[in-house]
This record gives sequence, structure tokens and C-alpha cells, in this order.
Amino acid sequence: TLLQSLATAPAAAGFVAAMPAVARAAEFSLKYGNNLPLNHPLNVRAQEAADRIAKATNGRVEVQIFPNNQLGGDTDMLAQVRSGAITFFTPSALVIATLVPVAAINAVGFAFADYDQVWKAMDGGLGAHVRQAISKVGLHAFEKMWDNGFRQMTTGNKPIESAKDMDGLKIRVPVSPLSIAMFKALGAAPTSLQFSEVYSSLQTRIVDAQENPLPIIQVAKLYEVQKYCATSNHIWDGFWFIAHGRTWSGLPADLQKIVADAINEAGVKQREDIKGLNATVQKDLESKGLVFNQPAPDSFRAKLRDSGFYGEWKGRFGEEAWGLLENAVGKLA
Ligand code: X2X
Repeated sequence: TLLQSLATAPAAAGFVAAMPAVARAAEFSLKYGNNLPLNHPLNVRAQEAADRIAKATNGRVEVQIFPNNQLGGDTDMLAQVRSGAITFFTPSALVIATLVPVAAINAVGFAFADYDQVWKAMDGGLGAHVRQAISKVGLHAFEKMWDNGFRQMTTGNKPIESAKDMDGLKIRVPVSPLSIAMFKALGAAPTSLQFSEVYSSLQTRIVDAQENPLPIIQVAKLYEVQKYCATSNHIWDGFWFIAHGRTWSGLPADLQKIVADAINEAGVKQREDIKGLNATVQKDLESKGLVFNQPAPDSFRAKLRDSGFYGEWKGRFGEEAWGLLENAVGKLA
């Protein structure tokens, strides 16, 4: 680069010394990868946090954001944050559960009724339990989870009005054992695909359906390749903001505090953004041609109960985690 060649040319040394401070390389340059388009609130608020961090550390810490699967799919980024190739990643709870199984507990079907229950659990005992489990695999999870949202089902071939419409439905789910088990219990034929493959797999009819919160259906333009949307609210999903453990613990304490405060506070604002979008996005998607219906949860819940889904996952998550979830939402199984 120009700077490097100037720096190695002795005659230019005086000029380099006079360069403004902003041109100096950061002492800690930290990469952050995620799977969402740039205009999703997760990326908007993460950029705000990165700007705040640069300013508050006088440029000592730089956070470079790689959105929209630029670094590969979730499975790739999870490997990168484990090795330290990237410092930060925001996997959905569904996805980090491939590594930390208990992390999927917030995604148990039809567990949360509303956001009051969600944040009480995730900012309280249940979230602390999951963060502790994440720390055991060499990753640091920041206190405030970010919102993905309540997941809704979209289809290209027929509307979903009750659980019997799930029979044989070819639906894409994230790389998540819990999602696969839940959709099988509902009678569907689920396939795990990286988010980066969702649009094209719907377009080419490899699958007929997918499920995601409305803000994602909007920013990823899934309405272009889907016809119906059932607001089933079947899973509440959030993103853990995680860091490579050794890179994180190697940061000086004063810098750690600046970074953690910026990320946690951006996360709380991002929750408000999603809540606002949940209230307005449906109208926009309708104007783009998506046909909505709101199925009652009863038939889905009954099928999950009768197939033994709740009993099995209670056993997998363990009494302690299940008890923390039920503290927030009431008795499940
Ligand atoms: O892959 C998905 O469906 C997404 C974007 O919701 C997750 O990150 C789990």
C-alpha cells in the first residue's frame, strides 16, 4: 500500500510521522462475521457499536464487520470464531446449539407467549445458564442477547392453517438438531440448509417452505419466492453475540469494558428495532404479495405433545435448564 511504501522509504519518514492519528493501524483489529444483510437492524446496530468503540478507544480497537455470509455460512463462521480466525460472531441460539446443546432451549416449540417472558428469561437465570455453558467451549457470550424474533412459516405451494397441513411439507430449517426434531414431530420433511442457500433453494423448489421472523423475510426478499405466510410464532429465536475466548481475555480490562458496554447497549436497542418492525412489516410484505393467515397454536402444540417432543427435549436439556425455562413460561410437559 501507499502507506507501507512511504514508511519504508527513508526520505519520507518525516512525512509519515506527521500523518494524522486516524491513519495509524489499530492496536486490536477484530473481525466480526454474521449471516444477515446489511440493512437488518443487527448490522445497523453493530456498526453503531463499532463506531462507538473506535471513538472511545481513540482508534486502539477497530471492529471490522463482515455481513451477509461474506465469510461463509454459519457452520464456517462458528469454526472461525472457535479457532480465533474471527473474534466475533452472532449465531442464532439454534445454530450455536450444534456446539452447546443447551443453547437451543429458548427455541422449544411454542414456549414463549411474548417478549416480556423472553427477556425475563434470557436476561435472567436461563440466559446465565446458557452463557455459562458457552464459556465451557472457549467462547465468551456477552450478557445481552440480540433479537432474531418469533419465527413464522412461509410456503410456496399452499397455506398452513393447522398442524395437519405440515404433513410431508418440504421445509428448510437452520443447521439445528432441535428444528429438525420439531418439524419431524409435526409431520413435515425438514432439511437443514445454511441461510445463504435459502433464497435459491426456494426459487429452484428444492424446498417448498422455510421459517424465519418477518424482518428476515423482508430483508432477504423471501417474498419474491414464497406465496403464503402463517404467523405461527412457533419458535422464539435470538442471536448470542460471542467472542473467541482467548482473544477476548487478552484485551486489557479498560478496553474490554468499552467493547462490552457498546455491544450490550447496541443489543438492547436492536431488540427495540425488531419489536417495532414486528408491528409494521406484515403490511409491507402483504403489499408485496405475501398472503397471511394466523393459525391457532393448539393443533401444533397437541401434535408436539402427543409425539413426545416435549418429554424428549426436557430429558436432553436436563431438569435444571428445563426448570429455568418453566419459571419464565409456565409448565410445558
Ligand atoms: O438461518 C436462519 O434461518 C436465521 C437467519 O434465522 C438464523 O440465523 C438461524
